[in-house]
Amino acid sequence: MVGASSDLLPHPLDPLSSVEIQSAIDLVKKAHGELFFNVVSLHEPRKAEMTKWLEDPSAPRPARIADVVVIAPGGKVYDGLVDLASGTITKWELLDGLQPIITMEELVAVEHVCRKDPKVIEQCEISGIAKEDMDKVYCDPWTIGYDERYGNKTRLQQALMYYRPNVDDCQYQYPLDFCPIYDGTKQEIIAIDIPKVRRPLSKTQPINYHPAGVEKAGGYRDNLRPINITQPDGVSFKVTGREIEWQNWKFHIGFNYREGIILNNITFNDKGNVRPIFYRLSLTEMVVPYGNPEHPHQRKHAFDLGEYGAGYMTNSLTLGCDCKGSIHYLDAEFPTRAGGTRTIKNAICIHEEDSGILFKHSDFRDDSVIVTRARKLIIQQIFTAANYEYAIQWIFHQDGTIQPEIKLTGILNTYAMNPNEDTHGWGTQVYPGVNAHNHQHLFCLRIDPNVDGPNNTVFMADAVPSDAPVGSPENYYGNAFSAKRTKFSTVGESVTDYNGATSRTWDICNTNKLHPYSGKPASYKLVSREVPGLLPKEGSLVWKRAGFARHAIHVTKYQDDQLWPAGRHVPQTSGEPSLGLPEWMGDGSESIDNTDIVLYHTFGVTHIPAPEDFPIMPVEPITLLLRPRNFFTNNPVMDVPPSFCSTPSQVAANGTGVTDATDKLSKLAFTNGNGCCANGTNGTNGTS
Ligand code: ABN
Ligand code: CU
Repeated sequence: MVGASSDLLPHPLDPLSSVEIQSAIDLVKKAHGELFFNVVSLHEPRKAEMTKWLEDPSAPRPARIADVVVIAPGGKVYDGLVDLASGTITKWELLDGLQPIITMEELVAVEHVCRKDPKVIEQCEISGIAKEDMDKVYCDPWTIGYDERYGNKTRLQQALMYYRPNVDDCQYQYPLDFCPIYDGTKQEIIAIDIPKVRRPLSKTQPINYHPAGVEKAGGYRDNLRPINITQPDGVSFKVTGREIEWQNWKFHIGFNYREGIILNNITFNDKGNVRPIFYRLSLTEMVVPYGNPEHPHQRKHAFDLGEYGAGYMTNSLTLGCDCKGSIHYLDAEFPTRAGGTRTIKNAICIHEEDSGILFKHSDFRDDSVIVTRARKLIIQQIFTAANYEYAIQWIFHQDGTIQPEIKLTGILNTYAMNPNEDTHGWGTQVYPGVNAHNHQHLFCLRIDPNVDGPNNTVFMADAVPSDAPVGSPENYYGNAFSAKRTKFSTVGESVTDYNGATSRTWDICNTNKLHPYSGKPASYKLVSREVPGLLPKEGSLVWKRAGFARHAIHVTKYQDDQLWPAGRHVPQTSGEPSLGLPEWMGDGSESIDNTDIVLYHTFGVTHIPAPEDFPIMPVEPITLLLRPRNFFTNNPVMDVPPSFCSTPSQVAANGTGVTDATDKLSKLAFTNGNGCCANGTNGTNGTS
């Protein structure tokens, strides 16, 4: 049961409104004076309290608490909690050697300082840029990651430098070879990393993806006719506050500065029985390690969520291009560094799409047929992590499947190269003078399951041939194979990797609930097939900092506040000790059998760049599935009306009584059937 959502009060999992953010800021300012506000975000209700309220709306409503991180003048960092109802600061803690997330405002500041810094100007001149042209010098100001020369007491950024001769040119075509280091507290450049081999500014012709560049290169193709999505009777989902209902699904859509979209209390109405499936789903961390070992590129491994925030970097989406059709948007609200608030309009888009065929069968004996079409519900955000774009889609299907999908696009991170320079295989020359280093995009999905209740168990499933040899009585013909299930009883046992050879999947089960037919536990199966191992070696900086990326699966026992597997504050962690997941796993002996658990899944791609990725990358999708198995009694979508159905008896009766709900907008592509119209055009006006 989902708790009552009052019109006046926010749902306990709703993100803080701008009014709530401002009131937390005002309380903190009153108590502690002028500060830089780094985070003011919902401190999520304790699960036990939240569950009680969800089960019984007359139970105490979880309090609205703001999680606050500030930086005091001089660079001291404080973690705080503010109880919004009572207006009290319930926690205020000085942190030592921890740097909180880098905000957009901190990012933007670095470029201005670089342009004025005499040491940077000198390096630009060495690269071949006149000092009058410093307004054409740009930087992507990454957090420094970790650099043993500086540690983590000072807040540092590394400026990846570029030259852009014309404001409309591609930002990443003219990389510069040196890397200034910026001290955020002093707001100055404290050092510059200069490579032994210098790489002067490349003089190649600009290549650009903007209209002027495309026109210059021959212009746009003119053979595309419009494709429009129409929903003449409106959408089939209902939104109340931030709770959505669609095709038996019901869930709450949250959003924070860091993970972006968070889905909570996901239930499925199974013929009147509202069954819980997941308590919380989110993309919770990612790391993008780069593979060039030459100093200082070892520092290039971005934790885009923990260091910059998928929420803070999220795009304001545009109707008709980021999302097509009938769209419902949700905004996002954040603090500003100075203690105000800002709104990102249309941060989340929600819409339905046709999803091809849901099921079909035709009988070869008699031409009877049933075809039922599927649709899907998409909850989407897109964030820009400097050069890259990540479109995060949470796709819900009618058959109980949830499909997280990430679309990678944007621009490669690039570095300067000399003509005929050997890349040593660590990168690819994607355009003359442009070296795009090898890298991985490793995402961590946090799954807090609730499959028919909070007590769940994870099994690994491998399809394996029988051990019995050919000719043996058990496997005389040698064809026997089955699914081998390995139960994870302890945290240590759960640490596993992908195996494509055995079609490995992981089942999140409720072992207390066996299926009446199969005798197997009700479960949700994680099907994920793009699961590269972490390529930086054991003991490397990335390996130490990104404990979650060492293996595909880690399962822990649930604990409040264990949300972010590379640690709560990620910039400048040394990895000694490894924060987050490795700490939570302890010695691995904790039981995860039939209890409240959380599964962390790391998946992604290894990207060896190619010229086709430049100057802007066509989308590369990565997808995975959470599928009901032994969960429903049988196919749960047989009640979706078919588009067309003729049974054998209807065929025999010359088609009387067939169901024909085919849409009357679909039509033949070509009037004369041969791919070309009488008038030589491609038949868009033809009717059948
Ligand atoms: N991809 C690293 C990054 C993200 C945002 C801003 C700067 C750098
Ligand atoms: Cu990539």
